[in-house]
Amino acid sequence: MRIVVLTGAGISEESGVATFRGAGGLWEGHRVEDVATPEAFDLDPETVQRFYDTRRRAVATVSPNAAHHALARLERAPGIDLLVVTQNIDDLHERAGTRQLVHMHGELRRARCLACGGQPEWTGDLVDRPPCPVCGQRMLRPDVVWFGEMPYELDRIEEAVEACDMFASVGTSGVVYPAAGYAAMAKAFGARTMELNLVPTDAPLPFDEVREGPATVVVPSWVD
Ligand code: BJW
Repeated sequence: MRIVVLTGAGISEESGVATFRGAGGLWEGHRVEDVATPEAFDLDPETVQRFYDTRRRAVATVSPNAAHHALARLERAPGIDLLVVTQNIDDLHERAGTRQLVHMHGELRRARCLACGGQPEWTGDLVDRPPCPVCGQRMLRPDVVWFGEMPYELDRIEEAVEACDMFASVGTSGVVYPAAGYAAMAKAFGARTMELNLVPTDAPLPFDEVREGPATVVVPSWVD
């Protein structure tokens, strides 16, 4: 059985990583446009670098939870061909053991060089303008996808979504495209579609089934 699981910030919430929207959200104190666009970075790179440096440090102190582990188990189950497509820039899926994984909005643990295009692994801060290990220029930014930029590996994702037998959306508000369109795409191609979310998204729903609850409860109970 071919399965695609799309994950969002909600899957990492119980690990202690803030979600973006809603009460207590990561962006409650920041306007999205202040930190998550290339224009904001051009205007005030230091604020944006600090924002991501803070998140990179925070993610290093947290661990994958039962939902990440359940998806890693699902990948290893006989007869299952699973692709996890995450919008998250943390590395909790891979730390739980998931191997078939796409980070469509990039990764905190990589930087991207605006001079040479290199994408070096990165664990430290970027605010102090360290040199790129590939070309030596001080032009590194976080390797994440901001509004107006093209998400990663879209061809691979769309191929998997169109071919899957089941599509599950876990812990995402479904407001950011193109990810927000994948459930409807999967359904149009004949897949069974599910949403697993603490607070299910509003109608009209492209989902055949909705399981409401925290990811650490609903994901293991779906997988096992
Ligand atoms: C729990 C839980 C628990 C909580 N258990 N659940 C008009 C129409 C269509 C598109 C556009 C449009 N105008 C502009 C666009 C394009 C734009 C877009 O979508 N804008 C919308 C806002 C309208 N998109 C883009 O620009 C994208 N690029 C693009 O479109 O390129 C062109 C293109 C053309 C053709 C084809 C394909 C592409 C790029 C989008 C980049 C998004 N980047 C960010 C930042 C990444 C770096 C970073 O992390 O800082 O990605 S924005 C932010 O939102 C981040 C997230 O990945 C993304 C989604 O958020 P997510 O994960 O859903 O989090 P929340 O907080 O919103 O929701 C949390 C959910 O968890 C909630 O549902 C809770 O209930 C739940 N939850 N606790 C289970 N314990």
